[in-house]
Amino acid sequence: MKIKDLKLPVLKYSYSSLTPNISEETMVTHHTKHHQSYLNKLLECVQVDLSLGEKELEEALANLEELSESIRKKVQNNGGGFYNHTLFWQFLTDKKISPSQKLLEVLLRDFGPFDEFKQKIINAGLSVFGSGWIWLLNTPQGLKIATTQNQDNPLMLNIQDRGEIVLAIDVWEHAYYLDYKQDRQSYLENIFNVLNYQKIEDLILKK
Ligand code: MN3
Repeated sequence: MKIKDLKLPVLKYSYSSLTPNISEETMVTHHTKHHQSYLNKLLECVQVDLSLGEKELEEALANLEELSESIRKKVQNNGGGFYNHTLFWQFLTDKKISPSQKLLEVLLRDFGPFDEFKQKIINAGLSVFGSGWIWLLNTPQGLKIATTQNQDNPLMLNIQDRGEIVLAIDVWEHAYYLDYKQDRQSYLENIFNVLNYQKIEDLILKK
């Protein structure tokens, strides 16, 4: 979809359905305020550079250096913000899905037993100084955990860890502060209760 036509995505679950892991208040604010704001600011950039509006968002994020300097940082932050949150919502679910045997086997291959995978994701999240994201990437060498700062993501050229995104977890304080205050670790432990393991598996196994 062209950037000029982007809309705030509709969630497949209700704002209250991820409680107690993520509260309704957090979900409402995160989706209708933060995510909307990234979109609004990205569309402001289209007003400055109409050709940006004709591009796909993935294309723009992968080629930030092609944009004029006056909007480049704003597209990086807000285009990244819009893109990353659109992914993030898809990796959450209220359906209480457990990882399948197939997914567990792939995780075992690359990270060890599920608890070790979980701990590695949590450690990655705790290692992000300030705001950022945790990524699980499918690379030719297997699955890899990566982190980025701010709204950067693996599409961007300045990110070393390239690969297909098969999980995205927001570690900005706005994702957990209302529910967990500064306790990022508890947020990350609990988010495993509402991850959409089916979606992760489908992406890894390219279903
Ligand atoms: Mn966020």
